Amino acid sequence: MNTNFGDIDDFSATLENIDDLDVYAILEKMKFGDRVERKIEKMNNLNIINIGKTGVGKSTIINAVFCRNLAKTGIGRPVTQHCQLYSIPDSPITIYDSKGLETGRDNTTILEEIYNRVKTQNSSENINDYIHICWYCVLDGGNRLDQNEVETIKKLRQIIPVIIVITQSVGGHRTNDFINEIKKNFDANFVNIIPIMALPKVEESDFGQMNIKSHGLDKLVKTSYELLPESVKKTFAAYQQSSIELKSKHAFRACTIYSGAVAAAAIQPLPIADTPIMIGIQIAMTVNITACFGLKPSNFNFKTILSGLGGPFAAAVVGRTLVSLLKLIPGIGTGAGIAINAATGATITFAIGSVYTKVLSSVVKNNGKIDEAEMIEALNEAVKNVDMGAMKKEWEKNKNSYSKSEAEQILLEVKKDID
Ligand SMILES: Nc1nc2c(ncn2[C@@H]2O[C@H](COP(=O)(O)OP(=O)(O)OP(=O)(O)O)[C@@H](O)[C@H]2O)c(=O)[nH]1
Ligand SMILES: [Mg+2]
Repeated sequence: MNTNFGDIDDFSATLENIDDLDVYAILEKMKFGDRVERKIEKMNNLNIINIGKTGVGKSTIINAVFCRNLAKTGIGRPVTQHCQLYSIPDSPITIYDSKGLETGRDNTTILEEIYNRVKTQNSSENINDYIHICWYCVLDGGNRLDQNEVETIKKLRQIIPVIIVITQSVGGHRTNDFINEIKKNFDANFVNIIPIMALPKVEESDFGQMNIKSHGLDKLVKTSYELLPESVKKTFAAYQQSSIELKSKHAFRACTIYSGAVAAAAIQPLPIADTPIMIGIQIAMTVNITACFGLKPSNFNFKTILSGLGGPFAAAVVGRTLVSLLKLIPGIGTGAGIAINAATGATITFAIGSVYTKVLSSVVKNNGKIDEAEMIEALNEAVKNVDMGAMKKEWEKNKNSYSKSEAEQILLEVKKDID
């Protein structure tokens, strides 16, 4: 397959026929909501094990990272006597939560049981059993890490990445001393010790109250992301709620690859008109971006997105949105004879993806809730500030950063879907 992106005017659509294009058949064939659902279902499962003594703040951390209130509501299912399991609702994430580790007791048997659980699951043939990372929670200023905990962490590290999370951390020299004390148990390379305060806290002292802001969650999330295997990074980015940047990173990758698929479509001698394929790819792209944000919208679809991008009348003639975006690309000229070549098609697609990503970034800041009218308004606002010249440059800069075979795979799938 020829993957040289030239400036060949191979797209058969012109401004005239794109305007009249009946994209409803494509919208019908590629149902946005169902697709998002399927995309989410296909995301790789991620399993996290959260170990720590009773009351240190394990559940509070999970709730803060995923912005849910699940661990306290008692929906955990026992896996073994000392390990229970929670699912993050509407996501492929499962939390294994330790149970029964107590201060001042000999926890050796329980720790052994938990370690064996990880070992067994990680040698299972079923990839869904695999536990990807351990957050080992220790209360700041509480008791030191017991020797059997140190041994457990050392053994776990042979199998999975481990982060020692210092919970309810007040910071300052006391925390630093505590961390240094813990570090002595490990080799110098072990730096994954992260102090956090998952929720703000008021501490009473003899001299009055001390307000401690929440902190450290972002570092926990970013470090975990770095340590997780490639296969589950996207899942983690989509459902954690501390770093919008991580979600956008995956969404941006989708913008680039799907725009690449449009460019690939434009250089192939296709028996059918290419513009429906471009729109099909754009639908698939927005589906993918939605999944990157862990959103499952029930109240808007691709038509909403195009309406938002093209103004209030775009829903009636969807092609008009593409035309209005097209006209903004410098050097494209005006008039009815303009054909969409590889670079132009990719630029429009890239712009649609980028604007949508930007809007979803603010949606997740607002609890992930948005209705159709608000979505249209947000896109309308975002598209006003789009510099298509800059988009073109950005696409040009990134077009070699993805694998060509991935773009071609997308193209093939979309062709199959709309045929
Ligand atoms: N303000 C504040 N309170 C916290 C924090 N972490 C834990 N707590 C409080 O400490 C108590 C215990 O927290 P949990 O998260 O339930 O602890 P856990 O480790 O899950 O406890 P078990 O499930 O019983 O083993 C609760 O009252 C929490 O509100 C925090 O970061 N900030
Ligand atoms: Mg708990």
